[in-house]
Amino acid sequence: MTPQFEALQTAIMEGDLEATKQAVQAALDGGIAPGSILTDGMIPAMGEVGRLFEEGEYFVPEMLIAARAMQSGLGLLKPYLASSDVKSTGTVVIGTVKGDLHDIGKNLVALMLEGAGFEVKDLGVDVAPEKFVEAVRTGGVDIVAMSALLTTTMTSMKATVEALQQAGLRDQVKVIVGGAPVTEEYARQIGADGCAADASRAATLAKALVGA
Ligand code: B1M
Repeated sequence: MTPQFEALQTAIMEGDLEATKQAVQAALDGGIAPGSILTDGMIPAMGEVGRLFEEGEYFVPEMLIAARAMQSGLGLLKPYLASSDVKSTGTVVIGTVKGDLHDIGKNLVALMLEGAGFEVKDLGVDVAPEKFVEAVRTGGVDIVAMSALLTTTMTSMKATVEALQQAGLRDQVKVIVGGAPVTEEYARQIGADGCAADASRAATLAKALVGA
């Protein structure tokens, strides 16, 4: 754990919303770059939560309250991370796939895409393939972005690509995928156009795919 961010990481791991916001504010006031607060302070805290869950020390409620604290801190950081003058890079429909409720990574990707000038339509979590298809059918969508955190739900990415194909819409959009269990190889296997390891790379990939 980075000593500089100890208070922030403890606050997130304990699920303390107020302490999380205070620690984020203190870091901003101290002149620490928002990107570093996120990458070096907040994301490792969630990694620790995952480790404690695996070791049987944390259970689902602890993961949930830690996630809420993380989201509250992200709320404070959002204006700094999304600030960009570039507009109209394209339109992205994003969602966490069917059966999956993890949304912190997906929200970060949405934030970075907005920062890169994309209009983002966020379908939320537990998004079925038909919902993605419906969103693309409404028109004007350049990219479908899917997030999955569970090995059991990433298969829904394949189902979504197939549903887009069956609806005759696959050629109209680029498909990007990501999330902890998702690999480049898996992305290739399911016929996605790309895969990114983190939110910032997802924005870079999206820009490249629309030629921005
Ligand atoms: Co869950 N959970 N969880 N969980 N959870 C994990 C993912 C897990 C790895 C924990 C563990 O065992 N170590 C494990 C999955 C194991 C597996 O499948 N391999 C797990 C499990 C098992 C479960 C349940 C099944 C537990 C249970 O009920 N027994 C259950 C499933 C519920 C469901 O979804 N149906 C469950 C539930 C939950 C909560 C609801 C309690 C909560 C989520 C709350 C929320 O999101 N609002 C939760 C949490 C918090 C976690 C951990 C601890 C943290 C996830 C997180 O937010 N990370 C997680 C352990 C871990 O990740 N180490 C864990 C921070 C976030 C910034 O990272 O989401 O990876 P991440 O996003 C990254 C990249 O992946 C990437 O960019 C982001 C960084 O910039 N990225 C993309 C993400 N999407 C992208 C899309 C892109 C590109 C990049 O392009 C489109």
